[in-house]
Amino acid sequence: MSILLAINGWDLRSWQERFQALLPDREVLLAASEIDASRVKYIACWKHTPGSLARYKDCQVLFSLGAGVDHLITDYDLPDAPIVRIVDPDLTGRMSEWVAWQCLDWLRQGKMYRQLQSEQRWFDDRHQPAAQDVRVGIMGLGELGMDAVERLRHLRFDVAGWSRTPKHIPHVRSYAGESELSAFLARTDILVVLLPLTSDTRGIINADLLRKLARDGRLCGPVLLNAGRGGLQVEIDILAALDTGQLKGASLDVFEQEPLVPTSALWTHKDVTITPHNSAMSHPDAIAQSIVSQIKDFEQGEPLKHVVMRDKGY
Ligand code: NDP
Ligand code: OXD
Repeated sequence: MSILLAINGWDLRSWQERFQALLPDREVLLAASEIDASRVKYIACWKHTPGSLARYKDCQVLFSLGAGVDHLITDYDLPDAPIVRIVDPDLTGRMSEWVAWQCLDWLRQGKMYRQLQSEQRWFDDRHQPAAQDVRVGIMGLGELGMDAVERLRHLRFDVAGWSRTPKHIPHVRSYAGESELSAFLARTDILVVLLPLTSDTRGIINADLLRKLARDGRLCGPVLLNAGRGGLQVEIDILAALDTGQLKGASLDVFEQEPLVPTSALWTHKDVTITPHNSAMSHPDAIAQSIVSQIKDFEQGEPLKHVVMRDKGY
């Protein structure tokens, strides 16, 4: 029984080596037309070519090599197998580092001080708000959002969250669903987006939502952080909100089109921080290990963990 790697855009060899080291008695195959499809029992995917997996009809589990599954779920020609996504402390920890880094950078005016240093200017600003005076709102209280809540609470930020279903988190106000979105936004100075891309969430970060963010916060204007997916955001609306001062700044790790097109005004906007979709990269050592332990448990008759709800899209 073989495992097939269907990966685009990442270094295939390091994944193959890692899986092979962990599964020395199995074939670790790379997607190619000459493979005998009946040998493939598991497929591990990242941005595979849509339609290319349909022929693996005996596949028993489709593994996403990332936490997000929009790259898989939008392919309507998949083998009829459960989709399992990555939930792993290495990936989660990396995302929380990015969120904490960006929240602290906006709190402590990192952009302004880097600029002042480049001009060799000493500006002793005595109006620094403390973390506890800044309201962070996390959209998406799943594996990543919950860990970010905890990390930001340790840093003493005033944290709330929004999700599809209500949550009970000590000392953290939880808002849920469409009906509570406006109230959540109205108390948010730093909006952290950790949502999956689904038919319900596509384009959710738009002019209407940005307009509802708090205007009375200690940062003198709301800040947007998106590390969820580029399809969640309407970039033209973000740029307009930055230019009118409706948004004070944005840190974006994901984009409508990736790599971000050279002509995008986001690249050079003074109030935008860009990272290249690597806020929480899937490291082959951690992720291959996580998938291989699931395979071993599955073959011992254990139920699969982190199975995607296909009807919900995440
Ligand atoms: P989870 O599935 O664990 O959590 C998703 C959260 O989003 C849940 O709280 C869910 O609500 C909420 N949600 C989903 N749909 C809606 C909706 N329509 N309205 C309100 N809330 C909604 O995912 P993870 O936390 O593991 O990952 C989140 C996303 O982060 C991934 O899907 C991926 O796109 C992105 N990601 C980005 C990375 C990067 O490097 N930039 C790396 C890893 C992930 P509920 O709890 O009620 O179900
Ligand atoms: C993921 C990602 O979904 O890296 O894990 O984007």
